[in-house]
Amino acid sequence: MSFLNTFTDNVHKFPNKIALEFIDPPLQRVTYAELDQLVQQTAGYLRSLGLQPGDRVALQLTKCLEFILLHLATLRLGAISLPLNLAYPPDEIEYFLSDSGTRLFFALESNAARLQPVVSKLPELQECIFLKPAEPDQFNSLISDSPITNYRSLTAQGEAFQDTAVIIYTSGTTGRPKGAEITHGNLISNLQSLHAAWGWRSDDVLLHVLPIFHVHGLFIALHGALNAGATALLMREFDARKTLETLVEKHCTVFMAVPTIHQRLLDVPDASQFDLSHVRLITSGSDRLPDDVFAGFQQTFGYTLLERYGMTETGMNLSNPLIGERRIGSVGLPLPGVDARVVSAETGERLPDEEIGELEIRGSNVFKGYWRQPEKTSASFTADGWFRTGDLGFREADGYFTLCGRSKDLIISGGLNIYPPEVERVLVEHPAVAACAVIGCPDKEWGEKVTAVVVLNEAGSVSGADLIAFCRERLAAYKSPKSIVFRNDLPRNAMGKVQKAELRKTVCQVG
Ligand code: MCA
Repeated sequence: MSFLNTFTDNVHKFPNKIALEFIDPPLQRVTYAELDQLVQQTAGYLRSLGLQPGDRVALQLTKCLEFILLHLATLRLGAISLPLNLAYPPDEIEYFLSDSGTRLFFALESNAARLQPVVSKLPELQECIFLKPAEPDQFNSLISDSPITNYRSLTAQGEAFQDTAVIIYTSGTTGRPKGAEITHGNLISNLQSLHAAWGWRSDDVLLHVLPIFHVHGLFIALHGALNAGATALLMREFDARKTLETLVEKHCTVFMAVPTIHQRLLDVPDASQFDLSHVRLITSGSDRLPDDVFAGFQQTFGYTLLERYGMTETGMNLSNPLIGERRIGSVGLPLPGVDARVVSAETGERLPDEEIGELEIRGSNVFKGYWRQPEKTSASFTADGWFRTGDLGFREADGYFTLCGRSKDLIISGGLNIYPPEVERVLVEHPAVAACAVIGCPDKEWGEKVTAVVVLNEAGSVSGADLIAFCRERLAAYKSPKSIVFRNDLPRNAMGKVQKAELRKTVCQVG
C-alpha cells in the first residue's frame, strides 16, 4: 500500500474530476484520468532515459505541471525524487547533486547558462534536461514520443514500504545539509493520519499557494489533496489579494500556509471584506504562529487557525484538533499513529507534564535516515528508536504540547529553516572577515530575520551591503543575511564558544 495506490483508486473513482488546476498563466487543468495518463507517459519517458529503481531524479523547477508529473512518475518507477528549492544558487546545487549521486536533473532553461559549468563536473549525472514551463508544449512533445508505460508492472519494488521515495535536504548544526530519506511508508502513514485528523473529503477544494519543493507544499498539501480525491487549485507564486479573492470565488474549502503568509493576508487593506466562512480548514505550520496572527485571524475572518507541528524528517507530528479546542500558542495533540514525549536534554529521561525538555517522536511517519550518513542518522535517534527533534517544549496534563524554543541553533524565516553555520561558513571565506556569528532576530514579517555579527581583520574593510552580496552569490537569497552588524569582538564563554544568547540581547534591538 502506498500513496500511489490511493491515487490510482481515485483515478478509478473520479476519472472526470479536476485533480489539478493552475490558476495563473499558463492556465492548465487536468482531470484525475488525464493526470494518470500524463504520469504514465512521463514514466515512459524517464524509462527511455534509462532510469532504474533507486536512481535519483533532481527537480529544480518552478511550481508547474511538469514538476508534478516528473515527481509522480519518478515515484511510480521506484526511483527517488529530489525536489530542490529554486533559490539555491549553482554552488549549492553542485553539492546536492553530487552528494545524492543524482542521475537525471531537470532544471529551468533560464538557468542553463549558470548551471552548465556545475553539471559538467558531476560524473554520476547522466543527463541534465532544461525545461521551459511557460511553454507546456515543450514537455508535451518530450513525453508524447515515449510509449505509455504500464508502470504497475514496474513498481512492485518501488512501492515497497521501506523504499526511499523522496530525498529532501535539510541543513544541520554541523557540516553541510543532509538528505533526509523519506520512504513510501512514511508518506502513506502520514497521509492517513492527516486524512483522519483533518477530515479530508473528496469534495474538498484546496487552494495551494506554497512552494512544492518542501514537505509542507508537496506532501501535506498536494499529496493530501490527491490522496483524498479532492481538487487542488495551484497558485504559481503567492499573492495575498489573489489568495483571498480565489478562496471566495472558487469556494475553496481547505487552505494551508505559514505564519508569514497569514500575516500578509491580514495586511491586505480590505481583508475583512472577504467572507471565508465556507473554508472549513485553514492550517498554519512550518514556524511558530505568533499570538497576534492567531487573534488577528479570529477578528478579521472569524476563523480560528489550526496550528500543527511537523519536520522534514517526520512529516506532521502534532496538530490542534479539527473539532475541539484549537489552543493559542499550542501545537496540539499527537496525530493518530504518532507518539510524542518530552525528555530531559541531560539524562534522556521522560519528564513529567508541564516540564520543559526536548521533544522526541516515534511512529511510521519518521524517516529512514540521512542519505549516506550513518553516524548522523544514529546520532539523531535514541537507543530505543525515538527521533530527537531538537525542539524544546512541554506537555500539558490534557495532552496538548507547546513548543518553546530549540536546543539546536536554528533560524526559521518565512517558514524556511536556516542553520547559522551554513551562513557563517560562507562569511568567513571573505578575506576581510576575521570572525562572525549568525543569529535570528525577531521580525514581524519573517518571524526571524537572518542577522550576521561580523568582526573584521585588522586591515580588513568591506561594507555590509558588499558582504550581503558576497553571501547571495554563494547561498540562496533567503539564507543570506538581511542585516550585518559590525563589532570589535564577539562575546565568548570560557571554552571560546560564541555566546549567541548574549548577542541576541544586544544586537537584535539595534540590528
Ligand atoms: C523570500 N525571501 C525570503 C523568504 N522568502 N527571505 C527570508 N525568508 C524567506 N522565507 C526573500 C527573497 O529572497 C527576496 O529577496 C524577497 O524575499 C522577495 O522574494 P519573493 O520570492 O518574492 O518572496 P515571496 O514570494 O514574498 O515569498 C515569501 C513567502 C515564501 C511566500 C512567505 O517564503 C514562502 O512561500 N514560504 C513558505 C516556505 C515553506 O513552504 N516552508 C515549509 C518547509 P530579495 O528581494 O532581496 O531578492 S517544510 C517545513 O517547514 C515542515 C515540514 C513543516 O512543518 O511544514
